[in-house]
Amino acid sequence: MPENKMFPRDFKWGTATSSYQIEGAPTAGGKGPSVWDTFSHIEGKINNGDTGDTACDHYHLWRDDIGLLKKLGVNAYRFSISWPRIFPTGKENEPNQIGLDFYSRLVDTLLENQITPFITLNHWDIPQGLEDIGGWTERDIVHDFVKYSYHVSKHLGDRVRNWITHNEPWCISYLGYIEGHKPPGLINKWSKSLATAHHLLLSHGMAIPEIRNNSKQSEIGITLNLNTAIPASGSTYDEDACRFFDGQFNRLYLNPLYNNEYPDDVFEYLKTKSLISESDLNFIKQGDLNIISTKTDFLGVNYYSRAVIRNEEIDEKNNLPRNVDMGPKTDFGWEIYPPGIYDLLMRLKNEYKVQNIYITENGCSYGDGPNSEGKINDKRRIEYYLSHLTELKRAIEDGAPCNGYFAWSLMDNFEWAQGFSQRFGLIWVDFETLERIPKDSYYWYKKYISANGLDED
Ligand code: GCO
Repeated sequence: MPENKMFPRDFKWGTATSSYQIEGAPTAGGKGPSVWDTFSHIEGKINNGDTGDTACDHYHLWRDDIGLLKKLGVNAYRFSISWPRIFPTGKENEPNQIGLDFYSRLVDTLLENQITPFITLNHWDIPQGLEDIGGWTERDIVHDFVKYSYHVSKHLGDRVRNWITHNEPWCISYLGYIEGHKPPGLINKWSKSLATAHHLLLSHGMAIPEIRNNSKQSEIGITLNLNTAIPASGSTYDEDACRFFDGQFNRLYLNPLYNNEYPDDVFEYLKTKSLISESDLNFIKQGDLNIISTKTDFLGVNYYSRAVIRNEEIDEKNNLPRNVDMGPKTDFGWEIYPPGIYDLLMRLKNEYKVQNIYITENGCSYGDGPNSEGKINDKRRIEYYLSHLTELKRAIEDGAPCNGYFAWSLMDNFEWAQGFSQRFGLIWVDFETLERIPKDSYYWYKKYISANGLDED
């Protein structure tokens, strides 16, 4: 078998999920409310009034789900821990043993099945008790996160070797404080948004030594959602807008983590637009950047699509016409652009010298459901995965240091503000009966990973 047509030996093949999206059982075992429990119950926030109260009921059906992972043949599984299962309000001194035990059983059963657990500590569902006192906008939360990381890694660190501190800080900071689609649902609060990003990054850096101490020989990283951005036309308006987009989306996180600096042009742009003042940046204290840029063992990358940026400040008629050919879209309306994963990985390698990358999420939403024979023919999902994996393979051949890939997602789940209307799973979930039915893409992925990505032709 030609070696170069496969993925590297020891490549991690997995799927990913997150606690609020699949677990349900919001009060079981002494769990406190998370910001998502609160937000999803506010009228008008979630499509169709859906909530994660039951979701996939993974809290009770987790053994079946591990069985499905086993049958799929993955050697890794990325899941997140619900912080308020461990610290119901965030402020307790001691962790909730019942919460720790739940994840401990999950970890043991994964390991019995030769599946390596990748744990995300914060996939957004922080204790509401912490949100009530300012959440990520307040520096105090950094210590709460470090305490939480300490206890989880102390309890699971003898068996878990792969740790992700945060998932997609941009979503928390931007969607929570600028667009308002995610908790706490605020709009255009730039100084809070930046403080949130900073405290997330700072807590990441501060948690690293705690986790490392509790979990010897572990790999610790952070997951960012990144993409390649291009201007919709060659107009200077679109080019400037694209530079700002790349700044606030990609560089605001990559530069402090890898270059020990914030991208000044992002702050300057916001000042010029009077969206922040100099004193709004006082949350950055001396020494913080050194902590944020603490060396990590890997970068987790979530890639879904590219961004084609059109300036919104001038009228369409005064701008140059768009000159980018757009690809087809998924049912979510996201453009399918497989070369973006290649471009992104090459940028991370060349510009940021990242040495170890896991694709911690990649996938697509399509609504295909069971046909009259109960089979789910989700051909478009298979095409999406194959085209992205082919580009990923090309990036690896060109030297991108990628060592694993996690399909988003194992099963259909609560897709945040979209509720259950967007289905990303390899497995269909009937949200009435909770029945799980593997889709055609599940069987395709199983075959693909068992051949370690060997091309069929
Ligand atoms: C995110 C999260 C996932 C999503 C997925 C599809 O990127 O928003 O990490 O929880 O469900 O990305 O939107």
